[in-house]
Amino acid sequence: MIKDLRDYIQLLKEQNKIDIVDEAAELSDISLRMREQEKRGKTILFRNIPGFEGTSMINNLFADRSFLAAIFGCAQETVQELLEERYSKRIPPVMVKEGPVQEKVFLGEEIDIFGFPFIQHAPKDGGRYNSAGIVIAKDPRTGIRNCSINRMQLKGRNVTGFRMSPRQDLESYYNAAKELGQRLELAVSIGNHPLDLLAAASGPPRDVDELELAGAFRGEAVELVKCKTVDLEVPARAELVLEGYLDPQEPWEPEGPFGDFMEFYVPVMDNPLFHITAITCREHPILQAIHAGSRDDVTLLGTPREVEIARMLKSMNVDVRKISLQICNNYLTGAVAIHKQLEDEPRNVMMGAFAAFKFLKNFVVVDEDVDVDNPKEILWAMSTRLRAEKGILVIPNAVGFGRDAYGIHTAKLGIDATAPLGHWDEFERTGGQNG
Ligand SMILES: Cc1cc2nc3c(=O)[nH]c(=O)nc-3n(C[C@H](O)[C@H](O)[C@H](O)COP(=O)(O)O)c2cc1C
Ligand SMILES: [Mn+2]
Repeated sequence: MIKDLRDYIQLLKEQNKIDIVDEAAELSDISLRMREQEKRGKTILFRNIPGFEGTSMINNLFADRSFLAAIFGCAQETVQELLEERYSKRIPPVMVKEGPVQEKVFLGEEIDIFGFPFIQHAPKDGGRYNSAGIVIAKDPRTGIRNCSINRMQLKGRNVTGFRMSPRQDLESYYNAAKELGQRLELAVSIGNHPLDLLAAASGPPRDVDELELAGAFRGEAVELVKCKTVDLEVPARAELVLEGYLDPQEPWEPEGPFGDFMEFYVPVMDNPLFHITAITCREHPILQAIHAGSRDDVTLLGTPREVEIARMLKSMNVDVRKISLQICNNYLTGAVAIHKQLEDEPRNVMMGAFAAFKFLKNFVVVDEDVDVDNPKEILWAMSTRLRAEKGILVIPNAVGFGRDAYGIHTAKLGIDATAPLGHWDEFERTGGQNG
């Protein structure tokens, strides 16, 4: 198993899944080149960014599902099942005395986040952003660790904007710190093992440390080192760490706009400030950027939620064949293929999926002969097997995606596009155009 981002790059090289750019690439050109690379379905590493000598920038770590298969050395079709199996086998991280992520340490006046090649991602963004950091924090009441990914807008040498949404665990830590009159310390790890990113994007119960989940996905404990200026630990083999804090007593400040995963711009919003107390990094660190709404982004967002929904449905004795939350480059719409055992089972399936992942908005249930990764196949199943007056479920007034000025995300739509039970012979496919 790979141990860090550098091992992953080596693996991608061996499998011809990465392009390495050694010619000079201006910081302002990188976003557009990343977009082109996304169409090619390969990772890209920029090693020569004028003004940022010695630091590289990598993008498109998960160009598609096959990149996860490469990490596990398994067939693409078995990744979902493998992750499901590993999900429950959590492995706590272990402490080590030292790690490459602290080869260099910047404190006080030496701190300058602008000195690292964080990019502007979309033309109308409010500025340069860190988009791929794992934010590590501890619950001020219980000490339980949390990991998430949060965008951070560069605002000063040692200060960034910090987008924290009201539906994520981290916000409950922030509110607890506020009540206790404390700061909330954070460590932001950049240039991570790809499976640590997957763990940070997962949604386990609030009292689960996502680094234990990272251990489960890796099949071995994540090694941690103690931070220099905050009472937290970070992956020893990450590339760069920003140590610092949010101050809940401090007023929020405008952050944005930012081209977000729904592929439109989030307007300027008030958000907390992140104050940086130390930057530590490897010699010649490799930073990472993620384009919101890219395949890279949806693989990261969708894969853990597919696994969590599969676990829920299997606990209900549903015969799940495959789930996809990656049909349209965001994880708000999905589909599941099942082997239906009871005529009305698809309704329970929808309710289970909506319960397992609260942002899920539209969910289609199809039979096992339908490819849930292919939107045309899903429309085919709706055309041939959906009876709308029976097969549509609308659940109003439920919790959905949070940034929702017009109430677009508060209703759930379930669609049953399965054939009537017991009449399979009449619905068997001919292997024609779609089959
Ligand atoms: C690339 C990327 C960027 C993200 N940016 C944000 C963000 O800025 N704010 C946010 O609340 N969630 C963001 N998320 C989603 C959270 O990281 C995700 O919901 C996570 O599971 C929340 O963890 P928590 O509930 O344990 O705090 C992002 C996810 C990805 C993959
Ligand atoms: Mn969490």
